[in-house]
Amino acid sequence: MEAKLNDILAKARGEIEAASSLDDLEKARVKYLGKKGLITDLKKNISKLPKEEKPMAGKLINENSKKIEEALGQKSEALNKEILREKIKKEKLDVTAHFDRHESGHLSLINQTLDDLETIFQNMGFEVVDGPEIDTVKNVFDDLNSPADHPARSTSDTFYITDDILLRPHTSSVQIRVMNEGKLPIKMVSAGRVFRNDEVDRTHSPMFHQLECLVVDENVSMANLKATLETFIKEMFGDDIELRYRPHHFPFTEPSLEVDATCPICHGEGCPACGNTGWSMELLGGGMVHPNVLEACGIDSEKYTGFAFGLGVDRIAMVRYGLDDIRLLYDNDKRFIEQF
Ligand code: FA5
Repeated sequence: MEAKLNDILAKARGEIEAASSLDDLEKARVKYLGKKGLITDLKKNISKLPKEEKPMAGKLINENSKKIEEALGQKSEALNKEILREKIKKEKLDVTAHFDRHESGHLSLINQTLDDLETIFQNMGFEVVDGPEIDTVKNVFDDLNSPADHPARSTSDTFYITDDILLRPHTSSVQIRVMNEGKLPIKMVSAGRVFRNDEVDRTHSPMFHQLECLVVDENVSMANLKATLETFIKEMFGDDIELRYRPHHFPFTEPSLEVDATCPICHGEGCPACGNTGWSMELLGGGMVHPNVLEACGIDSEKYTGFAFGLGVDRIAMVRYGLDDIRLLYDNDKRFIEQF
């Protein structure tokens, strides 16, 4: 019996060691320890042995059965480790491999300019207010002292949705909305898109951005307007840019002015982009709020005065980034965008 068991154990160990897969290992287990396995057979035959041999035979069979189980366990562990190693090898990431990478973008130059403008005005104590891009004729024209025969109201200048509702052609409509809230004093800015039936050229786009500024309080003067503009221009551009004030007419301000900046390309020297004048395009329009506008919003124009201006954000971006054509801001040309 002992010799037979030794022989079975040696063969079992050899087969287990030679197993190259979990399937092979299972076959070996069935052959030796399965229901009809060699060890199981021996166990079944114990009963046929003489009584005095039975205990020793049982002990030997159990010991060998355990040794085969141990060998199976060790081999199974080794095979599973090998399988895992192979799997990891196959799944290994090549971090140097080239993929079509998603390039990260950045805010458009207009949005960067809008954010910075709002921050500058917030630091100067202005409240930032939102206004709708679609507004009423009353807010856009009537209460801004722009009578029915004003050319800006013409359908060739402005996009109407109904006779009374239109895409706002300027952010000045937000002035009316804020003044109608009835809270004084007012010190606000509001920026956003505006729409005009303008031909596209170097400095004009039919959709562009404005930032509106409105201050209403007692004793507000043109000096406050000038000081605000100059502080803002210095914050935005440093000392590089000079401003030029020109008298102008807006129905909603009196007196009114327009402001130009030195050319961003030649810095005032004179170049083809500015027609050798040294001055580039007009940046903003403004003035002292017309008493009729204050009164239309229920504000006592004897007690309160105000200044307002509306600046072209796209043109501020042009000056800031030295661009000679507004279309660059809208073309979405990666060769241009990547430069910023
Ligand atoms: C106005 O829109 C007035 N609402 C500004 C204002 C506000 C005056 C408050 C008084 C008091 P204007 O039409 O000039 O004004 O436009 C203001 C600025 O918007 C211009 O100076 C210019 O910088 C910019 N702008 C005007 N039209 C275009 C356009 N088509 N494309 C790009 N920028 C434009």
